[in-house]
Amino acid sequence: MKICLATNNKHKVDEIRNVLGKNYEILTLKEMGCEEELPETGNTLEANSLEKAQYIFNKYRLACIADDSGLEIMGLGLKPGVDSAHYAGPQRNADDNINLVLNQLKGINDRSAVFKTVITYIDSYGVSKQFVGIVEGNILEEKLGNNGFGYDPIFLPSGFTKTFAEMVQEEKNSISHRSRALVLFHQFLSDKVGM
Ligand code: ITT
Repeated sequence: MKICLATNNKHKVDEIRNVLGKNYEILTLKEMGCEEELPETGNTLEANSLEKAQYIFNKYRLACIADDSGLEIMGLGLKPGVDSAHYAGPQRNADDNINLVLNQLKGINDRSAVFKTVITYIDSYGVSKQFVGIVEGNILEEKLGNNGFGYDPIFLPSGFTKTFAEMVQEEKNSISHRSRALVLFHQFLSDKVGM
């Protein structure tokens, strides 16, 4: 099945391709010649995920999925959440975002957090559906590892001794928020069209 990925984040593209595998012919926005920033005007991951998927579906009329994700830290009142990409400012820099989080967590005992992904699927048969994946963990006091992206170096998933950034992609994908949402999405399509 041919499906368009409504994201400009190449790390997401890699992870999503790796999880969905050969069941899907994945088209990236770059491959489709779409260079635009996607609109994200909502206050929730659900709203932004839907907005990105609708925007690309309306433009190309191809089945598509969008991913909106964020890190929710309990001791920071669930921040950065929907603001994860630009938490420290419009430069959208991962190191700046991590440093801000680590500074804000100084003196706070509860460092528990969840990564959450909302995948929205839209197709030309009128289907519009969302799939949510969550992984629990804790925020470390310093960065560990060089793999992955975003907040991966400070996120230690519960029950593991390595951060997401110390894991190879297959390990991260076996437990991540994104892969959990994608498994639900794949299951839905399998039940629906027998993929
Ligand atoms: P698109 O909107 O084009 O998909 P984006 O990077 O702006 O790309 P989001 O709006 O969903 O994506 O922002 C999510 C941010 O949350 C992302 O930039 C990272 O900082 C963080 N994030 C999301 N998933 C993550 C993951 O698996 N590991 C580490 N950080 C992640």
